[in-house]
Amino acid sequence: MDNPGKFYITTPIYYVNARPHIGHTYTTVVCDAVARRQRMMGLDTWFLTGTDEHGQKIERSAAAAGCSPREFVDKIASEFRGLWDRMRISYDDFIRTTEPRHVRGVQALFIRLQERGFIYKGSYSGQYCVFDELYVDAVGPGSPCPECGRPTETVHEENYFFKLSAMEGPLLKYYNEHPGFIRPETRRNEVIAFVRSGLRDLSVSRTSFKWGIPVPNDPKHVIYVWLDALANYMTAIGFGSDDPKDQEKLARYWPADVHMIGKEIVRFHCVYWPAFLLAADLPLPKSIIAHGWLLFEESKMSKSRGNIVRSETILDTLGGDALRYFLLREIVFGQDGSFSFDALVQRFNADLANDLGNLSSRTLSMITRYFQGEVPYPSPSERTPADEAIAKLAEETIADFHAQFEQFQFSRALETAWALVAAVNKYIVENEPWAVAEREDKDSRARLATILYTSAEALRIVTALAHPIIPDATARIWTQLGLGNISHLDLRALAWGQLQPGTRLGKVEAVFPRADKSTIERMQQMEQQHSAESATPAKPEEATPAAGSEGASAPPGVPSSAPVVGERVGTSIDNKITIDDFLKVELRVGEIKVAEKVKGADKLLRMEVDIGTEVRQIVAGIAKVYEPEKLVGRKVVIVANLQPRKLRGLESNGMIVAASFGDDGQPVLAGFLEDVPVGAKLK
Ligand code: ME8
Repeated sequence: MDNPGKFYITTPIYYVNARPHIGHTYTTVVCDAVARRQRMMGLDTWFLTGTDEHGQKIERSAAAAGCSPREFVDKIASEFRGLWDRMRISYDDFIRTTEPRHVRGVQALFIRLQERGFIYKGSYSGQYCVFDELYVDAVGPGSPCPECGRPTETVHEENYFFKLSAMEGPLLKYYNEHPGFIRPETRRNEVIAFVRSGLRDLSVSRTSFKWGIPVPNDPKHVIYVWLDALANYMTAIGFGSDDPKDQEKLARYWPADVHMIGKEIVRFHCVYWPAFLLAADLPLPKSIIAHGWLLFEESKMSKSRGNIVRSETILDTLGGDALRYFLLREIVFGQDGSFSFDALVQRFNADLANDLGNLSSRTLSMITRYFQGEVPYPSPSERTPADEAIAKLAEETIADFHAQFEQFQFSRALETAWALVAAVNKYIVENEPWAVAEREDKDSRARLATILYTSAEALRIVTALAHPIIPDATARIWTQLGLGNISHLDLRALAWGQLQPGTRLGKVEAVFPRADKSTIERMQQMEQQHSAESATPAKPEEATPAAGSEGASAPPGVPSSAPVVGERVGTSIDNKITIDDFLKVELRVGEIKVAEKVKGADKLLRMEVDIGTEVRQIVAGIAKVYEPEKLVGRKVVIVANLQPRKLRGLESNGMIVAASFGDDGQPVLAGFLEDVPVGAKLK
């Protein structure tokens, strides 16, 4: 039976084929804020995160990096863990799918499903997307994956199958009876429509690679990565172990209260995972909450798109609280939201350095100056409607903040809390405590005490509410308020008037550093420098994930990038070009609309290419390798600012980028693994 006093929350376990970026940080910070608050609300909280380390994608990334899968996963997993430790993420456990406790648990789940008749042996022949680790309905080798557009691979395998088709009815019934199971509503509707459209049995083993968990009693097969990965939520708390301590833990925390995920992995969590659990007769998690994507430069931030921002850059400049506050305040939870360094610094300056920072420093320094660092006694006789209004607003803020946070409306909750900050700052300006302090009569002294008590009490309340989101700064303000260790605070009891007059303040210091334009430039330079360094090919012994990135794990023959052929763009003495030189070349995504052979020239094709702003005629020597009809609709990379030239009397207005290899310079067109809009710039 579920234990109502507990709260178990999980992040996805992140793939170790790429280093962490602020997209991963987003989910982790959301879960951390929720977990911290639940602890402060007195719940027995368990917060799990970890890494997903098996599968062909990772096997290939390791091979590309020239090291063993084990070495590879150890390195990247430790980077994830190191980052969370540096950010003081309050996870209770970090699961790695290569750990024995997980392997044992996954095998136990597999056996349980087999014993209950939900797994059978069959054979599969069809297309597989290595990137998504997904069998797809696509025809023929190389045809694109309907999920991500990358070319699929043909597999013919004897496999174990899970009877997903049998779970259609039970799943629909479950969704119907548990309306809060999938959130938000839009995702729930998508999932229901997907299941209603019919489910086919799911292949849950592979024989074509080795880097995975062997099927019990049939080690030629490894268990499908998603069955392996999803099980982490239970294996981490003891599923599959005979140890009574593990069994107790499992009973204490399972079912999970929240699986927090990004919206791209909804199907795995909301269809496959509950189907496995229903089939195994195990309790289902209480809710799966899918958030939107963090966008950077207008598309989803991801390693394969090459548009990532690392958390470390922000930690090194503005600190962890700045990043946490930005992510929760700026992004409307559930929707996609954009990251930019400008917006980060603007938010930081406005809300943290100015609003909260000012409230804290002026309130605490005036108490230090006028009351020798002791919280003054508010005088009942000197209470005005302005003081009452702040007290009332603070009480309302507590109630609204809780309600909004519980609905995962983090940005609204913070907006609510910061409305109190703004009101108190205005109250201070209007009540001019510095002017009241000039007057030496008794009433003025009592009035000054009331103003500063009111300000300090409101500061205490905002600090308590904001603690799960900006733990460092709030812990420091708490100490400056003379209240000791903030993590001992019981948030359920938070109410106006609990600040004890006479409390001795701690040492008053500024909590947030100031940021300006140079901070933005510094962060941008740090990111540029880092991407330049990780673009340098790694030696096997110093394998970097750049070498093992999603791009590098593309199937053979699929170009993820290619050099511009034949164009020299200015060199320096050491034969290197500057970034400015490079930026002179205008590279754009184009889509081939028309392609035909050029009469009398067996190497040339004439094409009409849409580059977003116009359709260009381009003539290229690729006819030996590419059939014109197969090129129509293909996205290519165009050098858009090349001077026009004539080839066989036809004007060529730009150049198509291709790799060129072999003695005869065989061309291979550069392309993209993801869908990109026509006209997008490359840089
Ligand atoms: O999918 N915006 O791992 P993964 C918001 N191993 N969130 C983002 C993001 C972005 N731009 N980029 C990443 C996997 N995330 C599987 C999960 S779970 C049993 C297995 C976050 O490394 C978001 O939570 O690709 C997303 O769902 C997750 O990272 C994907 O991480």
